Amino acid sequence: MAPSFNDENSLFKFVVKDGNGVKGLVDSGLTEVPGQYIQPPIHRIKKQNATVSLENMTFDLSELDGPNHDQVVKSIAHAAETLGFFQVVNHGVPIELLESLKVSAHEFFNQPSEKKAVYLKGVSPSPMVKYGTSFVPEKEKALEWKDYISMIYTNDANALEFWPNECKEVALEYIKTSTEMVKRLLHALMGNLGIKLDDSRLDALMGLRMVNMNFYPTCPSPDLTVGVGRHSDMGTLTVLLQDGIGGLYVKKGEDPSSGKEDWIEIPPVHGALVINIGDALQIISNGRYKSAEHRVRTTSVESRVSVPIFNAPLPMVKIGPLPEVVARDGVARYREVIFEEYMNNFFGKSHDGKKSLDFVAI
Ligand SMILES: O=C(O)CCC(=O)C(=O)O
Repeated sequence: MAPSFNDENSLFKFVVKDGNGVKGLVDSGLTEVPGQYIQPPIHRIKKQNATVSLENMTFDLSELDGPNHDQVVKSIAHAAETLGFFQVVNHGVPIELLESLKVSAHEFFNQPSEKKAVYLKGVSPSPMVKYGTSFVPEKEKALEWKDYISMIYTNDANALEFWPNECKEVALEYIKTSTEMVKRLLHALMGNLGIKLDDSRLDALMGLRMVNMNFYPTCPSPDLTVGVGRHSDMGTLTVLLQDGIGGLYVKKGEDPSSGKEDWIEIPPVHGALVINIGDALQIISNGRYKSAEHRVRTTSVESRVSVPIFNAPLPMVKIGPLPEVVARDGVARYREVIFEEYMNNFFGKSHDGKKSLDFVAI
């Protein structure tokens, strides 16, 4: 029997407060999208018929070790300066692990709600683990059609003690096996700006690592809803595993006179990882690298999962445009900020494109 909610508050309580999530809503037999999930027309995502090929945006990282090193670095930098998105293969994360991550994500979300609700904010055994739905439900005009579990990495022992059994081992292995790749990409990107990264600078760029598992249940009306609304990520580099369903869109540009936006879908490529530039890298590079505005369409076919790792500066680190880059540009485009303040601002508001950067723009 489809659930009936007498008012907005009872749906909010069921989905958000009691931890049933969108998954609980769908499992209870819902056939129509509740009003709280209907997006204003401007935020709805039209399905594109032909996927723009990102072939020239997929890089083989094993080539960083060979004669094409400089060319690959140039191509990666170009992608970071333009779309802010690219894909990588031969990245060092085992393909079997990528498969296990997707299976574990389904395993976690397919549990009864009460098993997941133990990780809700306020009751979770650790502040480093949080299960939730949408982005900031209390602040959003329309909710996002997504549930998630978020795990901040501090050390292996904490991860194994507090992260959910269904996914802790694979999530930890994912963090560990992707770290070297993230370092290499940061070395490449910063080297391209003429900056050599020592360990302390590297720590400033990726001292905080958080792995999320996102679950997008099937939706009766993908044309009316969003899985994730338009946003950029707060950190330096995001590593994202998506499954084969598709629906991840990145903004390519906008016609300044008509305001018409151009979005392209990032096609799922088996074995590849998606990389995108986050706000912190845009700030540090003084705007040279562009954080990518992206969003996710819902699906009516099958539940979709994705598994991002957000690499970011440690909260107490002060970030700002690097002096070498400012000296070259002759102007600083962002003010310095303690990264924790940036995060608090980012997580205190609903997704709204790249407006998060306004917090530090000069
Ligand atoms: O699910 C995806 O493909 C992207 C997820 C995302 O943008 C996010 O978690 O911030």
